[in-house]
Amino acid sequence: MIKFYRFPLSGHSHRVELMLNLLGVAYEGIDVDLAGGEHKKEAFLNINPFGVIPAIDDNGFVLADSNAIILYLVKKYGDASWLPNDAETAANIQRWLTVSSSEIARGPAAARLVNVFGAGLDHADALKRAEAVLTVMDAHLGKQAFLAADSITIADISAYSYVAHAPEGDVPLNLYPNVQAWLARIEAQDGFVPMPKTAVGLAA
Ligand SMILES: N[C@@H](CCC(=O)N[C@@H](CS)C(=O)NCC(=O)O)C(=O)O
Repeated sequence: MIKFYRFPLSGHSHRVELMLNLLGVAYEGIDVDLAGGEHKKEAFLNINPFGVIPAIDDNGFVLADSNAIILYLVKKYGDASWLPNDAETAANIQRWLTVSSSEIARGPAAARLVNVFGAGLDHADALKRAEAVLTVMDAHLGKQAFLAADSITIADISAYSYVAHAPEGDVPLNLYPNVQAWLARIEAQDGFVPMPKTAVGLAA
């Protein structure tokens, strides 16, 4: 069975947990004690030398990085609809995986890190970046049901968690109705599992 090293309030972990559940793949969740620094100790560094969660161990195949993990999971356990192979869709998926690791990470995810974990980041800057990326996403999702294609792909799973939890960073989602409709389309998928909400920020 897949061993899944995670932290319950991490959006990077949640995108992996969501993918595992949407695919119906069995796994053993192993909570890593980030507050206690477990991720920087030798046992975990042997799993991911970068010392961050999430990571998986699938029968001896050890892999870190949330986007790499969801790509692996659909290739190994999913059907081709999660990662279509044609040049345009594959490139669009990569484009949105990058948005997830850059604009979304530095925008809504960073704003939430400040509120939920007291991270020493610039909250005002994160709010500005969140507004910029959500404005682009809202316009895009007004024309297309999902980020990279007309049907759901790993790009949507990668972007979902930190956008859905943006209100915890004081980022309002009601200004972005197409983004809200997209979140609801993901939440309606069979097997969807939410990330636990924290009591900080705006009412979602
Ligand atoms: N590129 C990595 C980023 C993962 C990441 O930033 N993990 C955070 C939790 S959300 C972490 O482990 N932080 C602990 C630390 O940086 O010390 C991924 O996509 O998996």
